[in-house]
Amino acid sequence: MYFSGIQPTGKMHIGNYLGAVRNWVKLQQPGNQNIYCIVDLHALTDKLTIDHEIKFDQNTKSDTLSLAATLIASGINPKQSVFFIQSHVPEHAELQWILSCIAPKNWLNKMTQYKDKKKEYSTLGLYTYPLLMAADIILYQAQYVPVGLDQKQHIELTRDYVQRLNSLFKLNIVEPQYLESTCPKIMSLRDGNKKMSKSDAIDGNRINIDDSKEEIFEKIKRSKTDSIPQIYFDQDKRPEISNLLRIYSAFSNLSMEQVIEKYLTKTTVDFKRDLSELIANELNTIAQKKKQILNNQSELEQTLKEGSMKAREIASKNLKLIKENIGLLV
Ligand code: AQP
Repeated sequence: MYFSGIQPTGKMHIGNYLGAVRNWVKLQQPGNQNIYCIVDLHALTDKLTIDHEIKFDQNTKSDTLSLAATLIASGINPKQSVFFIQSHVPEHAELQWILSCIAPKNWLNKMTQYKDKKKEYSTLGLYTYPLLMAADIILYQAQYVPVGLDQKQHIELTRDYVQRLNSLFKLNIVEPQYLESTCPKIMSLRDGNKKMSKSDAIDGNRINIDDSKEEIFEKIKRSKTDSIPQIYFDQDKRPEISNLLRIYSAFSNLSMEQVIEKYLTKTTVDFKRDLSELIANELNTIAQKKKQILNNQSELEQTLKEGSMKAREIASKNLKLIKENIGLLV
């Protein structure tokens, strides 16, 4: 069983697409059970801002619908996969509470994502985020979790929780494994050592799934490269061009060797133009489909409701088993 999720926080970018979503689509094969979730409760962790005044961004509903349409347009098939919204299945938050009571607080202190994201006034939700993610996975007894490299540590923590549940309560919950895509870490367009990221304040550092053809050409044109005229892959010495080559390889479905051979005698300008064209073509197809899906919002909402019902059936059964085993009256 494959489980994964994505947050409806602002703009989905090609890092999310190549690192996770395209892999989810590939995994939709006969014989596989796939459960994909828009993790809107996770998205609440960074909605609060405390500056001169206290504010809470209330855009989650529209971001959720937009992301749901993007995912379906990208190839997530709600008839083949269980596709739903996290907050529609209250068992996620319930299991999170149980997990918070079976392990010491300091398990969360080593989480690098929290260390990177915490601000002066971070919420408790940001700190306990990995617990909710562990609950998401354990609730479906997922065997494989296809996510980007930045989430690997959270899967390892989830395994710790599973081991604790199994040893304390004689349960037999599956230990989930991190499943890497061919692009586990797409880097920023202007810094090959920094992850492409939604929270990056500079929009030019990433390509958003909703970017227009013009924006894509402009961003790739301005992306950082070096003064070496030849195009070849060298992660250590040439992280930026290597990142672009990786993106090219993913969008063209050519191997890295094939891409390098194709551009060995071409200029960076040619390469960037072709890369822009490739990305723009694929994203344009998604944009057209997305538009159609959003034209019928009630159908989309109905699809999500049906997905949540299917998810809840599995989640409630697994949660009941855990509740019984830890000694609650069910
Ligand atoms: N740069 C990336 N390369 C490959 N995979 C990536 N993912 C995220 N960034 C990259 C993977 O995308 C999936 C969904 O991620 P998420 O919902 O956790 O997204 P997020 O945290 O809102 O997005 P970002 O860009 O990662 O935001 P920041 O950096 O601001 O927190 C996950 O499988 C993730 O690994």
